[in-house]
Amino acid sequence: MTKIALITGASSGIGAATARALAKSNYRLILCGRRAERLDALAMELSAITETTTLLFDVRKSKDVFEQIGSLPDAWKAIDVLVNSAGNAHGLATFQEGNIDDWDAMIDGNVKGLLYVSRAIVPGMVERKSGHIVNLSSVAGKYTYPGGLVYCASKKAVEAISEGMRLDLTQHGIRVTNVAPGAVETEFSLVRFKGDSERAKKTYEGYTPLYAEDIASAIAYAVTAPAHVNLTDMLIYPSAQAAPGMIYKKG
Ligand code: 8X3
Repeated sequence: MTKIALITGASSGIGAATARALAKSNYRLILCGRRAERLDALAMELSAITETTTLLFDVRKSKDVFEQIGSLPDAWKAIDVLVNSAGNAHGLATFQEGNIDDWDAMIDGNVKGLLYVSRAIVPGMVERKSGHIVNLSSVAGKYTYPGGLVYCASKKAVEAISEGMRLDLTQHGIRVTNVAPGAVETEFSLVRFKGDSERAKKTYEGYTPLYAEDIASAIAYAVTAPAHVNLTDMLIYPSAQAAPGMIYKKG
């Protein structure tokens, strides 16, 4: 039977690239996101290679998460791989200037949303005694940087959740992979800088950043590794990056 992967944040960036990579690895896909048009376009694009279905919900809304995932038809219920890719950074303000709506968006989406989606799916994996969860953390989950404290806190929470899931779920035959990318050129900075495209562009100038496809390849590698191999933690930088905020730029 073809395996099933559910991907949150599938409408763009690392989520969409992961959908493309797993389609090539022959997974059937449940594409989840908030933007119906983008999900439908991706489903259409992948329809030549694999079977897909879409679920429209915001991970921050627990009722919608449980309703939507609960509404999957039987043929789609036995999810083998969960990729928790939904998440964002909002703002780069110091603590004293922090915007509370930004804090809520990051903690609700990056932390609570990941928990809701996982809670809706993992009991089925436990019953079937198999599964693989991939959590998108960040270099921000390893190191804190100025202005990034709430984003960093949310990603440190993801790191703790990945560790905790592994402690609780290994005995049930479930693998957990934590992926921590450095600078990846996606809509990430555009969202962080609230639509300031000039500032977002500058984040990726003067060096070759990572692309969403690079992270997707690493995820595909982890989930297609033999069943006895568990890639638990991956910190992935572009070659020009040595640490958060330390990127060697040309010129
Ligand atoms: C994205 C990478 O360095 O902007 O999570 O935190 S960084």
